[in-house]
Amino acid sequence: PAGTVLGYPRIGRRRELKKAVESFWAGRSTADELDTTARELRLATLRRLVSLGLDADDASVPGSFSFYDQVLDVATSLGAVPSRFASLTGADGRLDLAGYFTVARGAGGQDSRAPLEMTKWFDTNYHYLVPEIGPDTPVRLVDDRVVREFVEAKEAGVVTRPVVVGPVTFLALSKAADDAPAGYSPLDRLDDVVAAYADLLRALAAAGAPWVQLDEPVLVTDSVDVPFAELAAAVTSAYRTLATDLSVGATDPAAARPAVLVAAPFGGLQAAPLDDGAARDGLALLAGTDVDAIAVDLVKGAVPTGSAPDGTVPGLATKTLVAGVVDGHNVWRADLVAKLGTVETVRALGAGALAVGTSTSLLHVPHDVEDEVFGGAETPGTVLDPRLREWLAFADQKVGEVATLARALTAGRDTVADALAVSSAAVASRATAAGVVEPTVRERAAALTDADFARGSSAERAAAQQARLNLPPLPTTTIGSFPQTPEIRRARAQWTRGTLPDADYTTAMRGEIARVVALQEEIGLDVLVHGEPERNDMVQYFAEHLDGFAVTANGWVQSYGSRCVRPPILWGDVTRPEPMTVEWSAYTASLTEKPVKGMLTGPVTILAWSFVRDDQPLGDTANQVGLALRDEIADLEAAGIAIVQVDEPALRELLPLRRADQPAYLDWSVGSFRLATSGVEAATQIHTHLCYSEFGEVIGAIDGLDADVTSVEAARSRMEIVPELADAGYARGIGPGVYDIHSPRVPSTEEVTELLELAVKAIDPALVWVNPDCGLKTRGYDETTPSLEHLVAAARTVRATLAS
Ligand code: THG
Ligand code: ZN
Repeated sequence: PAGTVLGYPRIGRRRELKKAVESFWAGRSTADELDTTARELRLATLRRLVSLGLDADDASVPGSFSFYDQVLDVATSLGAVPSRFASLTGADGRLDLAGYFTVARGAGGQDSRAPLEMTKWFDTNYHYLVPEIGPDTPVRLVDDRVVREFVEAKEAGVVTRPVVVGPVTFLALSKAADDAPAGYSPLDRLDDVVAAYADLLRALAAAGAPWVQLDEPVLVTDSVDVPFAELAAAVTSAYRTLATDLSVGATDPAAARPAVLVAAPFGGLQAAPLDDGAARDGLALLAGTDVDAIAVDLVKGAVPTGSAPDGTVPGLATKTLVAGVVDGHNVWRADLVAKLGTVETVRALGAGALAVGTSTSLLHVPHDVEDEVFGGAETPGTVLDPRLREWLAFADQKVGEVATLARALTAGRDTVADALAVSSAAVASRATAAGVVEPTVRERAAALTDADFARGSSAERAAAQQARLNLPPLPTTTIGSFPQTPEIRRARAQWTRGTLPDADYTTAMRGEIARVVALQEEIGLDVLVHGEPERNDMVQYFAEHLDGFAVTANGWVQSYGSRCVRPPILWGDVTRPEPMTVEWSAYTASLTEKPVKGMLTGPVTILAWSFVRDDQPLGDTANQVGLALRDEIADLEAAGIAIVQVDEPALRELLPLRRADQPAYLDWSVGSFRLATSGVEAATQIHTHLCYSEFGEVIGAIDGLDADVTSVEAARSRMEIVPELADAGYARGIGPGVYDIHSPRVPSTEEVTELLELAVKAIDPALVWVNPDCGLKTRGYDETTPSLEHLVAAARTVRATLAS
């Protein structure tokens, strides 16, 4: 194929899959009904991709459907699920749909089973399920879903290219099963896994599949536990079996396979010295195998260099190189002329054939810019500025871009002259449009000095804050959000739609705040919050209140399973037209004598969960958001708010995949947080909250943030982070989460007491705060109220032991 995309969103233009899956979970529909909806969605996607310009008969169209997650799909297709799910599988080792979802989500009640753990997929906001692999985990091809979907498409007239996570990435991202011996690595099962993939490839060949795509993004990162030399050995071994030993179109059907495309999205292929001492990079490594095509990411990764004296890559002459020039991970319309230039540079590598592709799967962008026009909007009134729409390309527009570039490549630039001209005009319009550069913002940023990023000594601050707040030892608080009741959701939705007047909306929200304040006082918490009833997604909320951001009506992107987010689009210089949270916080403070925490989201998280402009360094954009937040914090302080929390749950998420790039990232990310928070008096207490993190990697950064108090997720790891912080000399406030809010279970007072005792043993008790792991917005009051009562009781118990 001359043009292809590495994958396409599967949640549906109107989140049809989400709705169908959730209805199945709720028992409102059957597995057959869910299957039917999924099949209709898949067929609609095929028709769409062909109508957008991908070839119907040469495997240009990816087959990238999943009911929940592509890593889970490999695990369940191989029957490689932990033994706690064994009783759910049939005699053939296969899981039915209900069983598949149980592995993903766990089961409660009597039949309680913990789900697979979930973690971030490379540097995206998508989360995959982490397979657990041990010496005894079954590994055998038990489910031919991929083959069935290929046949389904073929019968509908489209020859697809099935997309599967590759064997090396699958194992490198797996964790060792709990009962595996010490030092065990899931990669020890490579031969078994590859044998199962070989069975899959044979089955695909038998069904007539000309191509298969195996995704090996692990080859672009050096931040996984497996060193590159080991990954390289695994790649060589796996693709010797899958490409060399099986061969394309072999006369012996048992040895036949589809052509293999290996894709390496999310960055440049890494390079490292191998055992033989030769410095070899991932591209040379793949070129040295018998795979048929390699897809490289030329958006995040630089154009590779060839190692042969003539600048070519040895081995590449017999392969197709898919130049991933169209950004699959951001929403800006491509500069097609520039992209053609990049494709031309890649010619020098000496590939046998060149094709054009996206840098990553399109899973990470919304479906269609055309859904953001009046009439297409689910929420009338939220219509994207037509000027902005011109600058954007969501998944469908990107497919069009790929088709245009492919045509330029095969039929000549002249044949697409109009499309190239339109692209150049859009790029030019964006570069000079009002709002993209705001001189006042630039001047303010240029005038910043080191003093704007620093507060006074933390010990002096702690004394001033204690004098003002007069808190007991082990102060109790929550992370910020309280359960979102159906009534609040309804009021917010009606107000957004314009059917609830402003005054009634304010009354409803104030009523909810008053209720939450009364509840917190009754429970006996020391530092109160307003509960955030006015916010849906926190990043969306701030984007709606800042200039330089746009929000979408239908721009949903899958975050995990059936859960989606609508990332805002940060397109221009950021300013704050008016205070965003002050009225809610001031109202809350008026209701109570206890200190009230103002609640904000930090610059790094706002960037991480938005689509950000690509025309300036991220650090510059982060500082603009930091300045807007600095002004908000100043207004909160002026309104008498003594504590302000600035959450950075995504600090770890944007950490670059290459270690060499990490210090520079930590520098600007920490800097933007300090810029936001350093304008306050010593007596104003700054809190932050981090979650979804492997904190070990950012421990230095936690201290660098210079927040007075940091709350972190800690219950599931039994406070592991606290001794680590103590060892690192950490001497600020720390609120290790004492119960896991991701589970509906109510922790007992004894359990919470035990965790709290672990914490006060590991670090100076004067530093310890008591709070849940995370916000409570996804929980109900029947769980939240008793859990918080137990939290307060535990804090009182441990306070008493400290006093004696
Ligand atoms: N906001 C954003 N990104 C995130 C999170 C967030 N990424 C990491 C983590 N939190 C992902 N977790 C979730 C949890 C719940 C939902 C989405 C991501 C969720 N979404 C609603 C749904 O799919 O039904 C829609 C929410 C809405 O109306 O906006 O429940 O907190 N940006
Ligand atoms: Zn959290």
